[in-house]
Amino acid sequence: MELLDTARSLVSLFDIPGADYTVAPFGNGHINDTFLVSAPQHPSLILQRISPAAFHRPDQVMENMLGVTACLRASILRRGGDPDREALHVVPLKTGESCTVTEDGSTWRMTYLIRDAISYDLPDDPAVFMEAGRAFGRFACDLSAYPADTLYETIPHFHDTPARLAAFQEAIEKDVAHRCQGARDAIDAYMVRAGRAGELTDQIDQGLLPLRVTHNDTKLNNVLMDAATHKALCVIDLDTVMPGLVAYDFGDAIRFGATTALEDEKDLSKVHFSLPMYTAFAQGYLHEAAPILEEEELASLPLGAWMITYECGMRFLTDYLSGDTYFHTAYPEHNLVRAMNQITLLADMEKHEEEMMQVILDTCGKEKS
Ligand code: ADP
Ligand code: GN1
Ligand code: MG
Repeated sequence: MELLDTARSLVSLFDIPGADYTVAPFGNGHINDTFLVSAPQHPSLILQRISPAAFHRPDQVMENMLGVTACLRASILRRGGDPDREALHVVPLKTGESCTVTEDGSTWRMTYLIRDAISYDLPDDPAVFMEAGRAFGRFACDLSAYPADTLYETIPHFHDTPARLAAFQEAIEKDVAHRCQGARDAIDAYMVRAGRAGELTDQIDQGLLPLRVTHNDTKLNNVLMDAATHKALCVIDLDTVMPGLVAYDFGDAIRFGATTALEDEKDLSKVHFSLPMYTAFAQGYLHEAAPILEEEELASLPLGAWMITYECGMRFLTDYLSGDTYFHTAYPEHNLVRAMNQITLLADMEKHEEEMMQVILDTCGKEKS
């Protein structure tokens, strides 16, 4: 059965009023299959198939999500916010369960649609990106008391860059899709930087950087903004909330938003690191999160941007060499284009490493004074 037909057949299992819902593909995430479920007079909903390629224990994804959303709702209420607009809310099945498993073994869940909200694939204004920074900074604070060791690792070694490098090297050796030859330049550009892959994980091993509850997938389109005010509303896509480094969350947001082009722009002459966007995000993030962060964590933020750009580009290239089994793609070279785009961004970022650190120091100085 087509995924859309499966989605339609599942709606009546959930504990929602009314009938006659229409179901349509929605959003542009790379991982889950997402559908908008709507009917006149009723709140709209989001129905998702949790990606079986990415998440091998969707039951654990749901358990994390229920714990984390409950904590977020409580924190939002405490600071006088509206938890129905500012946090995801899982809709249970009529049986009371949080998700349903279909015959083919895939897991589906429903959340309420966050109404009157928009998301961006590229910030068109530093103010928008500063808002995203505030949202992820608040997210870190809202979950700062959540016990990280009670969370399941939904994707083991998700931001373990040396492990990602090992997977990349294995994909090159196996060359299952016979694509290595055509991707030689990209492979070389990633391999030449392999010596830096352990710079963050080494600091974890030495006890220099603490593991916190982090989001781990802080793309700009995983923050919804209020359509009227353009203020950040809700952090979504909680599947990878796990113990991690704040450098990962800061870094992934920078990778995706502090650039002059989309992640899959083919014309590499358009791809540049944007220091103004970086500064805007850093200011928003630190305005919220600086009070809870240690000196070493603050100093690790620019390296986080380098590391996650390197790692994500390498993951795209690994998927390309493996025959595109993980990320959604729209055409055969899509993952290679993304990998070339990310290494171009990284090379430009490398020219700005000192300025990136200075922005953190200047912003922290202002936050503390
Ligand atoms: P993926 O892992 O595939 O990125 P997401 O959970 O981020 O999956 O969902 C994909 C897209 O669907 C999001 O980028 C967002 O546009 C939209 N979306 C998901 N959940 C909601 C929600 N509850 N309300 C509004 N939009 C949502
Ligand atoms: C995926 O799920 P989505 O589309 O928000 C991926 C991220 C990558 C990103 C690259 C679970 O994010 O790690 O950085 O694509 N999520 C997962 O665009 O692998
Ligand atoms: Mg997403």
